[in-house]
Amino acid sequence: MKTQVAIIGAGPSGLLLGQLLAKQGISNVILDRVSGDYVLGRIRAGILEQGFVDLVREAGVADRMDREGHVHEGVELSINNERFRIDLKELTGGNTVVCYGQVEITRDLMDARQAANLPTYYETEKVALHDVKSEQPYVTFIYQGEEYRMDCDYIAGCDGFHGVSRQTIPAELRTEHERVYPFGWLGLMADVPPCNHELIYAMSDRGFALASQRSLTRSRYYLQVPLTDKVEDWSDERFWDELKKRLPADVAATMQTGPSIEKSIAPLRSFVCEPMQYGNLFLVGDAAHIVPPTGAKGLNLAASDVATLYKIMQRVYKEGDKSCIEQYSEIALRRVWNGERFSWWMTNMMHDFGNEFTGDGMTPLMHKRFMQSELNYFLSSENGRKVIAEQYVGLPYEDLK
Ligand code: RFL
Ligand code: PHB
Repeated sequence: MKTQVAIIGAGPSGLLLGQLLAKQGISNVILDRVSGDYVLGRIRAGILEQGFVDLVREAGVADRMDREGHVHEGVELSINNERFRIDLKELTGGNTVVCYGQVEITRDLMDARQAANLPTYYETEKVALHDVKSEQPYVTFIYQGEEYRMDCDYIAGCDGFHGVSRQTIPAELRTEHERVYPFGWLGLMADVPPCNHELIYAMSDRGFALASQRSLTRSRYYLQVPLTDKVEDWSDERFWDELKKRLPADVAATMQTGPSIEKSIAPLRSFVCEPMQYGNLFLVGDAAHIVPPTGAKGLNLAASDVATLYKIMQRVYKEGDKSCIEQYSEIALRRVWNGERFSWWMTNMMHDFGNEFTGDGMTPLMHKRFMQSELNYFLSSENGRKVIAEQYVGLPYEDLK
């Protein structure tokens, strides 16, 4: 088989890129190693930046998001019981974020792809990338017991952190930067109304908590937990008890609880692979970078990679200009590093690092005091809140040269 762009991975990056390319008449085939249902079972992000929303509209898949997504004009951060509202709209001159689940976006993109009859192969095995430095790269894989070869012009590696695409770049040509945090996030989904109309990122002496939501009737909450904890250690009752102790008291007092419909623990990591490109292979989204979820940046950084690659592909196929492909890694990485820095900073300020040695000679308690002081300063000053607001809504996408 033959296509112009082979896309590895049917997560949000791969599906969004595929939809945008197809709209421009650029052929693409998507491969994933798991089933569509499995992809939809992974509950992840909930906050979309304006850039992401615009891209979904451009892909023609925004109807349900525009109907059911909730625009959030602000976000709250709390230190123990003290609440600080960051007015995103006012502080950024009109920018907001949209609360709409990653699962829903993925479902909308999958449905649109199916309706347009665009080729997607789920449950493939042994996906391998070949000759990516040459003008004739190709991908081999096994589907329903048969071996296939797919010839293409370009390969988009949208296959997440554990995918094969990144490993295709020779180890001596890539630099991987990584920080694994000494705690995870335990997430719980429940069909109860959210405790607040906006998200609350809460720092407390007992550790971090996040009150998020999916709709007016579905809440998503997270607790910082030790990496050694297992989901089985956390009954629903224990989760709600602990959450109430970490959220501001007035919120906890009126919060509705109920049985969980999902509970899972995610490790926290900062990770960047440089470069994000090798010949005609481009890494997109989690395949190239991971952020801790504290800044809500993971999916949004994936979207800005997609936007950059989409512009490049349009120029290649519409204007016949192949030289622009060299710009991909540089443009994508500039925005990635910014999102990484913001996510790392938010994580540092809002979590309890316990007795972890900070590596620069200070005691853990001194580190904690610095972080508390930093958070206090940023939240108490309008300029500080402005800095957080500007980053939270997301920086503008960069154009090609
Ligand atoms: P994905 O979603 O991991 O999809 C990659 C796909 O590639 C497939 N694959 C392969 N296919 C073929 N061959 C192989 N060898 C393959 N190996 C893997 C996989 O099966 C999969 O289907 O990456 P993508 O598309 O780049 O999307 C990235 C986002 O999923 C991720 O950045 C966000 O979920 C991160 N994230 C958040 N991002 C935000 O912007 N805002 C948020 O509020 C937010 N909250 C979160 C999050 C991530 C979380 N977890 C669990 C990591 C909250 C959590 C708890
Ligand atoms: C979520 O709703 O899952 C969510 C929201 C904001 C974050 C992380 C996760 O920063």
